[in-house]
Amino acid sequence: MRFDVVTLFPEMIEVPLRTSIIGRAVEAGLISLGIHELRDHGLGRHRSVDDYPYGGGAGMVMRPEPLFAAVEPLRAAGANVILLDPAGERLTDALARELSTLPHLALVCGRYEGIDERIRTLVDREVSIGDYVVTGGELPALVLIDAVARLVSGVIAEASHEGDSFAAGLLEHPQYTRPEEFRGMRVPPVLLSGHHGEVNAWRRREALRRTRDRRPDLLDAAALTDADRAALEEMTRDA
Ligand code: 4HQ
Repeated sequence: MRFDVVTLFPEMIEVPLRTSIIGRAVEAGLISLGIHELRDHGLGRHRSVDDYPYGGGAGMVMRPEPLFAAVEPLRAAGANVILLDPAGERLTDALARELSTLPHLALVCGRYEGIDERIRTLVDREVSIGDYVVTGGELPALVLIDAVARLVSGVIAEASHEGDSFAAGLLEHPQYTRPEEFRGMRVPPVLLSGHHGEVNAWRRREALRRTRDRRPDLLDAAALTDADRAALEEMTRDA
């Protein structure tokens, strides 16, 4: 899979993507990356990429010409073009999985207070990482790339994302490693029992409990079995 990123701050993109799991996937050729500095397409002697808003008001607006110049060749090369923007559709596990089936994404990172509205005609879709405001599209682009790239075959063990909390529609169950006791806190005995059936039943129950306690909205959409409903019923009676 290929990712191209159009940005005013290429170093914000470079360093995270050559680090850790994604860095290794790039080295291994599972993922390829292109980083495109928008300033290269800036206008005039100052290579300007922004200007004052028509109609007045605070803040600057990104001009369309540099963005069109940077993105059109990527579109011509077959990329699906995505603008990171708070007005976009929300990035979810389902959207990450859908995007991971595409061969080529180009991510457009904005800066300043906004973009010229005509830039939206240049993109296939707009994606938001959540209802808060960050100073530029670079961190959202990195979040999207990380969430999508880890689903590309070979980047991580397949089993690691089949069980992802959101894939199952539930939050993850609690996990423990050594030591068996830490500052008086013990690992639940069932996990030490070696009974795989009981371990799996406990994990499912604790995933249900955590989801009910922290994200009941997810529970409504999750595919629950009769056994799940019975377990939830029992928990509600007990505590
Ligand atoms: N932005 N999800 C880029 C965001 C954002 C988000 C605000 C987009 C600033 C320049 N992007 N502009 N949330 O907060 O994607």
